[in-house]
Amino acid sequence: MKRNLLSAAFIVLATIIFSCNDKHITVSGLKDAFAGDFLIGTAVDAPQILGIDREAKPFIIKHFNAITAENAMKWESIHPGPDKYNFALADSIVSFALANDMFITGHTLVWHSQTPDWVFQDSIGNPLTREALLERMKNHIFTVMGHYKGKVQSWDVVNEAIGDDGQIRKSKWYNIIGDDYIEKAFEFAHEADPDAELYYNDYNNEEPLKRAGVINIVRNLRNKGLRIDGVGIQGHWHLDSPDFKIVDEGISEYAALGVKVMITEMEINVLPTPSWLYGADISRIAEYKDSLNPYVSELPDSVQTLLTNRYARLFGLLLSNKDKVSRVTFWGVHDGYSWKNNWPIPGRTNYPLLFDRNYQPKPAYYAVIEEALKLK
Ligand code: 9MR
Repeated sequence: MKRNLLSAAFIVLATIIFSCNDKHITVSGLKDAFAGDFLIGTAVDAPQILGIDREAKPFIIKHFNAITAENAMKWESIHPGPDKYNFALADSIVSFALANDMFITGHTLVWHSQTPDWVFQDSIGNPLTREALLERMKNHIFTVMGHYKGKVQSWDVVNEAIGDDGQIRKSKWYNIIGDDYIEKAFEFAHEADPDAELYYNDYNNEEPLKRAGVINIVRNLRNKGLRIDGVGIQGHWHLDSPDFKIVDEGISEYAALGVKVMITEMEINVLPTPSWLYGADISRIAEYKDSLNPYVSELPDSVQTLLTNRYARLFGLLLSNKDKVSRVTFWGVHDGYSWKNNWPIPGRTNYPLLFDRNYQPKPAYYAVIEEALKLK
């Protein structure tokens, strides 16, 4: 199909008209281009939601119809002390999303990371017993999900429980409770809000070994009659990895289990990064070197082109799986907000998203929209 970009003035708030043979399609934002395919989401945090960045809200409303709190619903943020819950920022995110008709995913209930040490200890610092930790997990899930019942439609119930070797991660949850901790988390979550969709979320879980571990989790939950609605593939990806054939296989294998598949935290890193730091194991970091931060003032055209082509291919693949993929969420609103500026090497200038630091769409933005419109 021949496509011509009719609009020349691509300012971000403008409506863009694409011409596809005899059809003229008006696209005022990302979410429009993918309407009928899958939801398009973003992660948000305080700067966007508390109005510190005044451009953020209208921009998010224009481009996204799904939202995830980047940090505000993690245990350490929302439940910082045994009797202390802090819902303020998460409440603001949920109100904003509801007012603008966005699909909300609560992120995340049970994770080994960003969970304070006290969660696993009694009042004098001794490790909790299995029963006491289950009780604490249940209270947390009931309190947080209860607070958002009828508002937050879906939850990442368990995050990152499988290692790259496909084996269950030996986290404090696992060590204290045992290997049924995942079942318990899903059981409590379903009791807390029977209407909420419940997901398992991980990184690198498109890769065959890890994928096998996640498939075991889904099968086991299903065998035990427990609810699980979806698997999130986080999608912390790179210019040279993963091979999209693997992503394609992963999507198909998860979908064959009868669950929704979502890309939940997507970005494409463009900076030189040792491959042992691929993924999202935030306990690993490397030291800053100028040679690892080569594009401080701008992204060279050659790398911009690589990014554009990779995004186009990726969205081509996701669109070919649109019967299986229910949502694609970017991990950040624009390049300036991406966690990839500070991980795995702090203080770099990265360009992993579709919008630049001034909210301007990058060539990759037009490329993914064109992929969507090819099929319209
Ligand atoms: O993007 C998040 C960053 O701001 C936080 O510092 C970090 C630690 O909580 O978590 C980042 O988000 C992670 C997500 O919650 C789970 N998957 C990996 C993401 C990147 O680390």
